[in-house]
Amino acid sequence: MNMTEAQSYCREKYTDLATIDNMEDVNLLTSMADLSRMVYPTYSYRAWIGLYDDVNSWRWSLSDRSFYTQEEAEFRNWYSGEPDNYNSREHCAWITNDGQWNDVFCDVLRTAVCMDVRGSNVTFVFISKTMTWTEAQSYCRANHTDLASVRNMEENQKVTELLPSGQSVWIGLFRDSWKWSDGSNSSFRYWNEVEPNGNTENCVAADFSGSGKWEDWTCGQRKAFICYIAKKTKKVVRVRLMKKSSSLDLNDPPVMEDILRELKQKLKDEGVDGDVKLSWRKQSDGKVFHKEKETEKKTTKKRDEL
Ligand SMILES: [Ca+2]
Ligand SMILES: [Ca+2]
Repeated sequence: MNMTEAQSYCREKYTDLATIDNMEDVNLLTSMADLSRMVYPTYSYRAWIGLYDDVNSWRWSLSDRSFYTQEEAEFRNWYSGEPDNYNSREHCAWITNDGQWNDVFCDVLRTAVCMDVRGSNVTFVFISKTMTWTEAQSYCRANHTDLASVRNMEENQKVTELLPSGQSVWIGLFRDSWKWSDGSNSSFRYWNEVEPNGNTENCVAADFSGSGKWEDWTCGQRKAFICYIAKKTKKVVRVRLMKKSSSLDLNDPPVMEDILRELKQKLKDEGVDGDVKLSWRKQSDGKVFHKEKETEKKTTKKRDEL
């Protein structure tokens, strides 16, 4: 199956695509691998694991949702052909003085644009010190509100006017990189030589022709795959949210991720430790959240009281 199909299959029949935590897991899988069932027209003996590059997770350093309308949070002014995730390692964005954006390697040293937010008043400030994106973020948070969020063409113009000619300058846009399908935060990596290396190779397969080392591949390729079954306790909890802002779409993936992050923090604050993984359960219509009808509300209330 391709990676998305494999992921759905594993989630339906088992727990998820496999997360590989350590060399013990690698060795176990290598010993289990049946090469005769992994023969493809090209590049045989590879099987999908749960690691993938989350290329759609672009968001602003200033995460306060009330600062953006839906449209503003998604405003982008990429150069054509960008973001291209060159060499599979571009997770931060800069703006050039022609006003266009590029995704780039976060550890290069560049100047930055911070912003001061006072109520609805936003002032952009050019910082001539060169820093990595993360350093620039810390700098802006310490001395201003945050790295610059650019919410529309007008703000893009304001930022551009501050830039010395020919300079590429950090803005607050960044994304996550490799993630496990099951939400695990395992940092174990077992890349094959020169991997990961593909601009559009966002999914990961283990290569069992060798020692089970990993390679990034385009997600649409059909390969064998590895699922796992969690032997941990699993709880399904129904979450009811009172919608504060009418512009907030609860089924918007970044919104759902924000809520999960907050819930996880809350659990931590309340002393729940260990490896807690939270994920949303989709209903049969593919949506997570549903508007409650008045009658449902009453029933839920009654049940809560009971
Ligand atoms: Ca790029
Ligand atoms: Ca590759």
